[in-house]
Amino acid sequence: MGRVTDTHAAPTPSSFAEEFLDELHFELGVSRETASPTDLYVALARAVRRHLVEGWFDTLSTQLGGDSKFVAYLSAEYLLGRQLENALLATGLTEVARDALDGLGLSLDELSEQEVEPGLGNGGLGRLAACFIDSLATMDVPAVGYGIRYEYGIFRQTFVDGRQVEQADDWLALGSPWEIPHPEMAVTVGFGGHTEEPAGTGEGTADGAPGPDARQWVPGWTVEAVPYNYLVPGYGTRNVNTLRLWSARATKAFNLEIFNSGDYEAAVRGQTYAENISKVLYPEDSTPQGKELRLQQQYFFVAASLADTIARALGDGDLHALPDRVVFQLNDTHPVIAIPEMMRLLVDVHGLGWDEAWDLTRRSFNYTCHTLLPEALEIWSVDLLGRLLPRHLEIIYRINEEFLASLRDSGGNELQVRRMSIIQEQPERAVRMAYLATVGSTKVNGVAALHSQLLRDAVLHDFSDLWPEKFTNVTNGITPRRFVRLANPGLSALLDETVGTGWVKDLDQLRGLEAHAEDPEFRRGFRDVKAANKQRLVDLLATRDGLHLPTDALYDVMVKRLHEYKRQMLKVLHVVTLYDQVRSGALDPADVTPRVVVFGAKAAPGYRMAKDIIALVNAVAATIDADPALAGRLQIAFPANYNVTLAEKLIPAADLSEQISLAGKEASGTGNMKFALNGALTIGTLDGANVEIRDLVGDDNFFLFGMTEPEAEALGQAGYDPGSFYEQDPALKSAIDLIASGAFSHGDPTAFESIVSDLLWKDRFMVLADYRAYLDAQSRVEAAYADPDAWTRSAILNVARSGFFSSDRSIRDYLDRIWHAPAVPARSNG
Ligand code: 26M
Repeated sequence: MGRVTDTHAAPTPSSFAEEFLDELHFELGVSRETASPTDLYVALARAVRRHLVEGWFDTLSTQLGGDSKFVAYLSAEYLLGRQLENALLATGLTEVARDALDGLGLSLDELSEQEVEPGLGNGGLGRLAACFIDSLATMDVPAVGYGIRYEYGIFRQTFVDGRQVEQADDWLALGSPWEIPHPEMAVTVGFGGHTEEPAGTGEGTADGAPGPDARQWVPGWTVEAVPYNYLVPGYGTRNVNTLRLWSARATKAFNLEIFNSGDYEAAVRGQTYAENISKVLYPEDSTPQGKELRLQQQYFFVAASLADTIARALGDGDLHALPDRVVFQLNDTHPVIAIPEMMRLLVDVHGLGWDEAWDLTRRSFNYTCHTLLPEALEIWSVDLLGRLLPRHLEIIYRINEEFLASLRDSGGNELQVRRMSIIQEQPERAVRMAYLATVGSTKVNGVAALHSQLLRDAVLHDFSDLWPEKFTNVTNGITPRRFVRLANPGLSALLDETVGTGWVKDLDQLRGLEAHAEDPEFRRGFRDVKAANKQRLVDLLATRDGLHLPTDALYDVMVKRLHEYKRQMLKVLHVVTLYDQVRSGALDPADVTPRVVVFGAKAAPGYRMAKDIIALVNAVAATIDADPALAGRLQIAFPANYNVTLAEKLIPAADLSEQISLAGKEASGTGNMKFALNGALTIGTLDGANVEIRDLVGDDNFFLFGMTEPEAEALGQAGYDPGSFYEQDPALKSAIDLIASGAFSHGDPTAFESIVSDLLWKDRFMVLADYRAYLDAQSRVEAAYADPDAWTRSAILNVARSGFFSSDRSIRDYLDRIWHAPAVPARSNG
């Protein structure tokens, strides 16, 4: 037969080589000689995937066999990053695969480079979801991640004349070896239409007669949701969980009807319309635009996931057991339509009374908020919602009526009632999804201590007064498997030698490093790792981006989505100031600490200011590059298309982590954690999780600057005048004037005038107010960097004291405070 199916026996290089060739020959149908690099990668991925399947079956049968509770994580985004190396790590097959390929004259590292990462997320929120499913699997928690299989993920960024240009991310062009489609398990999802009195016979309800509160929704059109399974291997466990992403397909009925009418073209148009639903990830990451297709996406994946969850959790068991069998976590408001959908299922389809259904629903849902920016809070116009989901709108109205009535009953005044209404009246009637989520959930959490506090004090203040026990914090985390073990093999080896290998699953064990911070030998080893990581980055950016960078420099890195509140502009003003001072003779180039400033950032395609800032960064980079005065002293590197794959190379090479948002605006940040765990020191404001990082690593090992949140708030209240900061700080004035003069735009003073005038007249995120403090902090950075031993000591202490930021700890917090779902280790059936 030639087929190797015994995946039980521990594979050897030769058995693995056989499996690999088997995939190549019999599944892909190509010979070793004619195989392209992609063919070889796909065959390798599929050979590795074989070794996940047994554990996956065992996990499913263990979990479905018992009466365990499971977590249904609902997220519109999963920013997974490459899968191959993670799967090899989890299965323990890295060396076996390497040897097998060596024996065939192939290189594991070269084949790994063929993988196109699934970029099914925008940034922090999507990457958090990916870290969480990794931790859930590693900790043996029964959990399913539900989301959307976008045909196009986050756009590919290129620069044309320094300006961002977007290209479609055709990540599926060559197929994905990691997904397992199940077209036979498609779920039908309805849209549009109208509602009516349910037929007296109980027709259309599952449990016979319609309940007292039931209505009948007659959708105007339907699509099918086809599940694609992705295996999520736990590290160091047999457990393999499921990520289930839904893809839209036109229903047969839909097509047949139109085909029969003889209008072939209309039929094909209908198909395209239906399949558009999972076509593309919206590249906005904070400014929801109220687009109809986006709402379709949200309901599409939520409806399919709820149907799937109920079947999985209950089979034909008792609906009343729902909150004991499943707990839903809403990753931001994107899946919040799940709350009225659950009500519809319970009331209309299963005939429960309203109050009972509401009790079950509220007990099953929890909501995580990821922002504080008012413009990022999702609202859906009643008009649009009513057209697309008429029954859900009725349900939302009733939820709101009963909620507002209960407020009035408990003595709420009309002002308060209007403030807390799920329905906003002005400027247009719309549903406030964060309020719906809060009313319909057991627990609401923010993503860092400060953020959760600000949620209670500001954004959801009325609700936290009403239900103080509903609010909690779960500080974000990151998976140490991907962001230390895989991304930083040099550091990992050093950690293994020093504290043993247990840290990968128990990151608190990094505390054991503290004792070694004073050991010169260990410090040398640590410094060597950082140097090697810089060399690896320099080599990569030379081939990937044609950049020529020194290794012997301070690597100062700011990577995150481009947003005004994150204040990339502050970093630009620092660089422009250094350049300006050297040019004017105020600063001797010999006194400039050699520094490479690395930016990585995508701007939402419609976000003008963000795109202008990208152009400015590239323009400053080019101008500095062209000036011999700063050669070898100061350089900007802005590789295009920052993504998870690049992050894994960039972060381990960093000395300095830029976390410089205006206090009170960054909910948590997670890049900040990745840098600290890879031995970079942070320059940062008291914002998001920076606060907790500083508390843990110690003030001596963190460069703090800038206004606190109350200070920023007060300055705003007092009437912030950026112009006064400009007038009073000659260095600032000179830097801004230099940009305004056209020095970075071939003498064209108009190129960046919108940036300049915004800074001088609006500066919503108070860049100018924090400029001086930031420059002072950068001077402290330079002084500290001049003492390599002291710097390395601080870097080691950052690693040693950041174990708290493992996403395993975040998941433990969710389990203890919110989910109460015990771990269930997979039992082997083999
Ligand atoms: C909304 C509408 C239409 C299209 C896209 C969106 C949308 C997508 C993502 C809105 C917001 C999105 O993400 C917000 C986000 O990433 N928030 C970040 O979440 C991280 C994880 O909790 C935090 O660390 C960051 O501080 C927070 O900015």
